[in-house]
Amino acid sequence: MEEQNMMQRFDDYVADNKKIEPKDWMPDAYRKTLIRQISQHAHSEIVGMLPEGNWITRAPSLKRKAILLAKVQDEAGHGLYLYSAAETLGVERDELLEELHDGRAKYSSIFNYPTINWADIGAIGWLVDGAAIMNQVPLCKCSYGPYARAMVRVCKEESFHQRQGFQIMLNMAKGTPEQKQMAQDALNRWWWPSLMMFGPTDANSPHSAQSMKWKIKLFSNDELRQRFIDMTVPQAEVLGLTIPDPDLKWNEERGHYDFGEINWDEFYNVIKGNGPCNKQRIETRRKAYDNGAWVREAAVAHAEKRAARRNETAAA
Ligand code: FAQ
Repeated sequence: MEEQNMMQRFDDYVADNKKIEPKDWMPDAYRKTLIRQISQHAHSEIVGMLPEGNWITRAPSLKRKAILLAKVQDEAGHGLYLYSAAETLGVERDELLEELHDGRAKYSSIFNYPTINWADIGAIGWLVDGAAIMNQVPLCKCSYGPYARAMVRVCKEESFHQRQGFQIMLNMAKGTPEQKQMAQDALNRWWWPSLMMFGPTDANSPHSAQSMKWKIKLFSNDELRQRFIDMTVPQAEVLGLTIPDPDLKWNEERGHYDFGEINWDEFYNVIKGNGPCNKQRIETRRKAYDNGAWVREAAVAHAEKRAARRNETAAA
């Protein structure tokens, strides 16, 4: 009975658009869903550094190198806020990383595709950060306080990322015919995987109904995907590039673009670990974690030394 009352009060609280904070009572399943989503999100940010990191040493100018370096650092920062938000729910960052490294945890499907030329960096900023913003702006109003607050700064930074990506695409699309062709080729390769970022169709999304009830998700996967398409098509027109979907067409009656069938076999194959770069991404992450062990050990030793010194001073 007591549990039922707590549950009812929790549901009313969420329905009232109030924020749940770490020390508040929450249903176990709410906590678990948040840990799952926030940690997958954190993993996506740090794995997402890898495809772009590939181009830091090969950026076409010093200015572009500095911008890309700053962007990739921002993604690391997003990972840190998100791991911290997950830790407020009673998990340890090390546990979460272990799950990532041994393949138990998911991260966004999009980061399992290769970045084979500079235009891919433009396409990632324009499309991938564009999709990330579409999905994450509503999260600034989600029901869990630490997650919602972390999203505010993340979204501001993502919007800078999106603009720098669009700028790269614009420069290339207005450049030589070869550069325009590179931009078109990048759009051809990143378009469909970007649509997959929003997750399975609503009918095939096992978590959506409950997450929407709890206001962890405020819009459904299909709603956000449609908004992204509606926003991006006019941008492609400005670039003078063609979206690789022969079924893409404005539907006056719906007030939205109709679009072609997404290859869901490809999506499920990628999230099962069989995308073009899954193995390489995890291997690189594991290596980075192992190589960073001495930094973590040194930080702990330093903290212990400072604490001991503080205790000595307090005792004197
Ligand atoms: N990839 O029932 P649903 C970024 C999984 S950050 C992989 O619909 P849910 C920044 C899902 O986890 C990008 N797995 O699940 C950046 C679940 O698996 P599970 C990441 C996916 O959670 C830019 C199963 O399928 N953003 O890009 C994907 O209600 C540039 C069933 O799906 C976030 O994480 C996918 N695309 O909705 C960084 C935002 N989609 O756990 C660097 C927060 C679904 O049962 C460079 N997350 N799955 O084994 C969300 O909004 C949600 O978690 C969704 C999925 C919408 C991603």
